[in-house]
Amino acid sequence: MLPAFARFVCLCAALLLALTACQKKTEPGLRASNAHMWAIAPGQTTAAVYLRLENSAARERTIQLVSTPIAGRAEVHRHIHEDGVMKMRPVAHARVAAGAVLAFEPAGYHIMLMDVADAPPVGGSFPLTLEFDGAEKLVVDVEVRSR
Ligand SMILES: [Cu+2]
Repeated sequence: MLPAFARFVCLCAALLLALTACQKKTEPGLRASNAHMWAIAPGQTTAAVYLRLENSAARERTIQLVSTPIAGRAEVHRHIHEDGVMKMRPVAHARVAAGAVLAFEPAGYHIMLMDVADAPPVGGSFPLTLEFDGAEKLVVDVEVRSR
């Protein structure tokens, strides 16, 4: 028979293991897929990136910053209809609800690249970094596609 103290230590270790196992299951999961940009014409300095962002975590996540080495500036934009006209507006903190998908697609959200220089040719790709609340970063490989 183990002394009471040793039993207590064992119990704590078992609890800790169980907690760790639980945490692994609900680990914040952010995943991007189908990230792409349409090839731009020579001299064109703006482009839109589309992708599917999946949040399998149990809490809402917000995008704080977007950056890529091929553009001077990157912002989350959203298309809106205003007075019968399609306009786009920057979205400071795009939210992805817990267990939800945020689709960046034409006529909805997109990631706007400005001051684009040295965009890779069709078939090439470039990294895009999404920075979330809590400073967590997700680096997405964006494929350049022909229209
Ligand atoms: Cu835009």
